[in-house]
Amino acid sequence: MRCWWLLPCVMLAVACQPGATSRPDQTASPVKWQVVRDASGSAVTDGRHRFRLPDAPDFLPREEPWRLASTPDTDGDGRAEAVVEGYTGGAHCCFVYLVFESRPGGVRQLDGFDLGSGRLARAEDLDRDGRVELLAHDDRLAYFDDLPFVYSPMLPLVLCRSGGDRFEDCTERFPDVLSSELARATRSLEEKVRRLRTPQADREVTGLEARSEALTVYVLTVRLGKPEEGRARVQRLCWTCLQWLDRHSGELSEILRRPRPRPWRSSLFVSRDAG
Ligand SMILES: [Ca+2]
Ligand SMILES: [Ca+2]
Repeated sequence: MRCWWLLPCVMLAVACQPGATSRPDQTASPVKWQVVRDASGSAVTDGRHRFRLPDAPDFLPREEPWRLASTPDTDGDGRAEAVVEGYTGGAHCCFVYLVFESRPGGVRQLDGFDLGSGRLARAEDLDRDGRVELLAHDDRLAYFDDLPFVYSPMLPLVLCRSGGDRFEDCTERFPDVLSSELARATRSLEEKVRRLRTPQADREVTGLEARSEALTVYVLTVRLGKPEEGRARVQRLCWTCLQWLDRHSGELSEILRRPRPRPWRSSLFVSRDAG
C-alpha cells in the first residue's frame, strides 16, 4: 500500500496556475452540492439547479454509478466546485470524474477525466494560493512487463485547474510530493533487497516487490528531472532491477509520454440543466 498521500507536503510559494486566481466572492451563498438519484437517473445539484449525469452503458446494473467525491474550490473564487466520481465496473479500470461549478443560471460542467485504477485520493491547496489541487494516483505503470496488478506502482498525480477550466497534470510543480514518495520507495527497495538475502524469503514475491519499487524510484527521478540519479540509486541497491529496467527502456519511455489524466467521453458532456 502506497502512503505518499499521508505524508506532510511542504508548501510551495509557487502558484499552480499563474494569473488565473479569481477574487473570493464574499457575498455568494454557500453551495450545497449533492448527487441525487430518482426514477430518471442520477443528477448533481448545487441546491438550486440540477445537472443530469450520464447513464453510461458500461455502468454495472444496480450499481450506484456516481457519488460526490470532493467539493474543493479549484479556482479560488470562494465557491466550491463538485468533483463527482463514477465507477464503470470491473476490477482495474474504472474511476472517472466529472467536475462542475455553480453559476447563477445553473450548473456547468468544467471537465471530465478518466483515472483508470488511479483513484482520486484527496483535495488540498498544496501551495496555499487559494486554489485547491486534486491529488490522485497515476496508474500508467499498471501491469508493466510481468508485474501483476497488486505489485504495480501507483505514482503520485497532482491535478490543477487550468485557465481553460480543464484539469491538467501539474505534479512536477510540486517536487516535494514526488520526493516524499521517492524516499518511501527507496527505503522499501532497500528492505526488499535485504529480505531477498534471507533464506526464508519468498523469492518470487519479494523479487516482484523489488522490481516494483525500483521502477517507482527510477520513474520518480525522471519526473524530478534527474534520471541519472535514479539509475545510480537503483544500480546501487538492486543491480538486477536496473538490468530489468534497461531491457524495457523503450516501453517505459513510451508509457511516460502518455498524458494524464485521460479525457473521458467528451461526446456525453452536453450541458444539460435539469432545472
Ligand atoms: Ca470555485
Ligand atoms: Ca493551490
